Amino acid sequence: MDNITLARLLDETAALLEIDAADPFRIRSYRRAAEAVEQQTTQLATLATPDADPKALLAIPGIGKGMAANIRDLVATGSMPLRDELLQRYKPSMLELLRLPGMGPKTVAMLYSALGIADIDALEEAAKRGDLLPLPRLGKKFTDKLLKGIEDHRKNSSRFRIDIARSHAERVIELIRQFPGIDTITPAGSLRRGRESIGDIDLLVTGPACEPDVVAAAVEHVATLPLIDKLLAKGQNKVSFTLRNNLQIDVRLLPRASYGAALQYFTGSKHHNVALRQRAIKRGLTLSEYALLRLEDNTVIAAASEEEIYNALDLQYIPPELRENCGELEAAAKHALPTLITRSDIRGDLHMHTTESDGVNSIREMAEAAIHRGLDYIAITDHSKNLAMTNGMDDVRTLAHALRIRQVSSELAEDFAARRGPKWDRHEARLRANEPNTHHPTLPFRILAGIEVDILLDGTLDLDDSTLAQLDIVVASVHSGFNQTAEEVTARVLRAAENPHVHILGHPTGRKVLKREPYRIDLAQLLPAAARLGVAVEHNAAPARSDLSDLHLRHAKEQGCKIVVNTDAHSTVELDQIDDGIVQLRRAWLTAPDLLNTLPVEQLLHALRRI
Ligand code: DGT
Ligand code: CA
Ligand code: CA
Ligand code: ZN
Repeated sequence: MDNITLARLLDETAALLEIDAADPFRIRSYRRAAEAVEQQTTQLATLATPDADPKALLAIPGIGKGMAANIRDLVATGSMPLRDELLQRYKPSMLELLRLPGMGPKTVAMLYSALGIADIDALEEAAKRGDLLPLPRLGKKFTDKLLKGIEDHRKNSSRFRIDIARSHAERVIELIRQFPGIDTITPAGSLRRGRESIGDIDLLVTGPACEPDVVAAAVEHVATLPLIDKLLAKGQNKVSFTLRNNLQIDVRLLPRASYGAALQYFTGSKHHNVALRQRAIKRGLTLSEYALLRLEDNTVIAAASEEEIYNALDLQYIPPELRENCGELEAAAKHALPTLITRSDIRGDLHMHTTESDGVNSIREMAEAAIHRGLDYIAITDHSKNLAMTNGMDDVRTLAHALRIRQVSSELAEDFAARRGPKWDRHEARLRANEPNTHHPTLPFRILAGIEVDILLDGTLDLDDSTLAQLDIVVASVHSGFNQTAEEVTARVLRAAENPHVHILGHPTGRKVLKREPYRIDLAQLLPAAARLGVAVEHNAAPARSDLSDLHLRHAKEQGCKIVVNTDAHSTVELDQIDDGIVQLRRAWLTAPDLLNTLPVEQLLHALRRI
């Protein structure tokens, strides 16, 4: 049994556990093991024989005692007891059903036991025949929504969300790097431009091992990477293959001298490149993936770096996120490109959850993780009661929670005053660097007491105004009624926006990238209204949401909206989603002053205040 098969079986077990609604940590351990296995260059089957050293498997990160036993079973028998047990109840193909809107593990399991449905085609047929109607909780509305969901899924299933594509790219990069004589590996294409979804991954590789006379050995290394599922093409300096999940990777190995030209060409976008080539021709030059040349005598003008190429065309360097032929060439020609926002501009994060609703970390854990990441303040915004499945809070709990949030904030302020731990030196240094002339240069980290309050179907809010009035940050969001008409949902959100206790409209369109269409909200109406009312709109940085999208963000700025970027973190690690958000803000041409949460906390609170 080879590593890819082994990985597939472990991943399949994770899928079956997911349908079985098993403990998420257990599911995760099988996924991690699958990734670890396909990353190995030695065939695990040779380490898993009865006479092999039992410690060899345990030396692989992500594989503990239990997992090692599973691997031995898989190698010896082709299966393992847990998998056999799960396969008596479910089929691995059922996992794809979980990707459809409205389908949780319970529904998937029920559909299988009642109707034997185990894949999307069968589900679609059954839904069209009306077979789902008699089942509990799956009426006409469910069937209609499901058929629409299946249609969307088919349309989108060949693309991958950027964060997922990136994590696969990183695994491939790590393996390519092991070859001696390779020093730079850069993702190009849509991944480098930061599009929210990715068709395939383009990797550009350079180093001494990529020079023409020796490149064959490096090509061979890439073409035999352990995680390759299907090898699609192997050329002189190019290898294309797919991974187990059908994600395609195109790898190109290039000599150092033409790396810049290749990076420029393969970053795209196609439309940006077409416009750039036209500009070259007007100057008597020709631009290809190898070099920028003078037409008359083929002299190389620039090739080694992108900067040289743009400069030789009388352009400012254009950041990859802007290369969509949306006015960037004109702006670069006038040296008028914006100074795009970066992560270090962000001082605070105003939307996150704790164990009080559906998060996995405490107030203090979230705060310490934020300090560690260089933030100056956060707002804790757990859910309100309408979102019952998240254990949302009523008015009484909301206020008690606010009290605890402020307590933890004061405790941190005491720690800060007493300098308990080195993190405070970093925090203070950062504050000083940003505020050289302020009267109080060293403020403690601040946790703001907030709420993510549900916007109910009629546009009223889930909690009393008197409760909201006592909070520092009120994020109002839609989490229900996705079938409302454009008039209904727009009027609903406008009504919420008119409530002066609301500071921020959370994830304003409700879409899920590649998974769920936005609700039919009319942003052409909402954005100017939000600007007029002084309520901020959120860019939700979670890659699954990325809402508002890059295009909408550009409109929001044009309309003069207040804009904030938040992670909506449900755990400390998700605070890093801010990076995904920053990429989208950059694609929208936004600068630090366009975002309110680049302000120090007092100025932020002032800017958000409406009454
Ligand atoms: P994707 O993969 O669909 O998310 O989007 P991209 O932009 O990564 O597109 P891809 O992978 O087909 O090509 C990567 C870049 O290489 C693309 O942005 C521009 C350049 N490129 C590739 N093939 C062609 C081509 O046939 N003509 C032109 N003009 N450019 C190309
Ligand atoms: Ca691509
Ligand atoms: Ca490609
Ligand atoms: Zn939300």
